[in-house]
Amino acid sequence: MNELLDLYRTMVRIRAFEDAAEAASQGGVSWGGAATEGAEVRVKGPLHLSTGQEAVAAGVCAHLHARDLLTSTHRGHGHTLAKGADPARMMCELFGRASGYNGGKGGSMHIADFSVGMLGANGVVTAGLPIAVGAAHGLKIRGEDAIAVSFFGDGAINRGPFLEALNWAQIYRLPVLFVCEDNRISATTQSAPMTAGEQAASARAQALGIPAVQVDGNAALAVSEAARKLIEEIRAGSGPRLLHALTYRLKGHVSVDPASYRDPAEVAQALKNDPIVLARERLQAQGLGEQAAQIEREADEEIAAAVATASAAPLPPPEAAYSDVVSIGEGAWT
Ligand SMILES: Cc1ncc(C[n+]2csc(CCOP(=O)(O)OP(=O)(O)O)c2C)c(N)n1
Repeated sequence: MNELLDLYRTMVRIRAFEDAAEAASQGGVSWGGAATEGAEVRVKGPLHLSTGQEAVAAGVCAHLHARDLLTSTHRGHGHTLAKGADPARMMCELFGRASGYNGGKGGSMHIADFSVGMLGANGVVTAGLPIAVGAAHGLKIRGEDAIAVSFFGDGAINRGPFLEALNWAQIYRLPVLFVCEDNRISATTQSAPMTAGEQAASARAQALGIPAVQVDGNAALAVSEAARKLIEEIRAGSGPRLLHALTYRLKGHVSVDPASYRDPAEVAQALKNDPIVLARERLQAQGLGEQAAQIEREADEEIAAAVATASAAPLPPPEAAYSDVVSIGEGAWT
């Protein structure tokens, strides 16, 4: 099987999911919180989409098994799909249905699927790193033949848990791959003016003795090749590694953000550098255009079926609001 076709399948499935989720949230709650009149709203509230960053998720997860563990970010749909989660259950969660991954009560930023090693998306920036390091430490203590991977954005490297997580992982030589998805922006702010040092994600890892590799995050095969090598080293007992993938987020911070803070020329250039467009051109040049088209049709059908499933699925009963609720420290206050 052609490796690029496999990566293309993952990327196209993610894009189809993000496009469908975005469409289903149109007419949802605006960033200011006001409900917009009009379109049918099936996903309430804004979504963080990973459109344009698919090659990183595909290239890294291509080398993971179900037993390997993964943590993600607020922008987690792509990683979760690439790790093997079920798009229909994910869509049910976005639609707030009882059959969603969190019973319809968690939404986009809380999707987890332990059966495929996906420990969860996470709305708290940088929170996935220490969780992955803890998971990796658990794997090491139990002598399990698996690794942990943590995706995070370039904005995350300016928070303390980044340093704590990398330091702990290096001290104990833990089997963990840190993957910085560097889309050059943190929510709505350019990252460069608030980040000290050049190539900061890699440089900071190297300062702790953790080997780091920088890669074009829009070139699926390049990401895959770099990830394959780093993951092999980690499986062989090397300790942690960091992959610094340079990419671009084609959408705003959230689905209702028009991203008017961005230079239109930059966006136009980024659209030409869309990882799916690049992979498609390459497949075409290899005479694999028909196979690529077939993959696109299958992805569209799969995601359309996920939307249909979610649309038809029942909402949770009102009393479900009282289940899965943990009362922390109740005794301390009474
Ligand atoms: C601890 C914490 N601080 C602030 C926020 C608000 N916030 C949400 S996303 C974001 C920027 C994250 O930037 P980056 O990691 O580069 O990811 P991107 O959104 O650019 O993909 C911020 C500051 C948060 N969710 N958690």
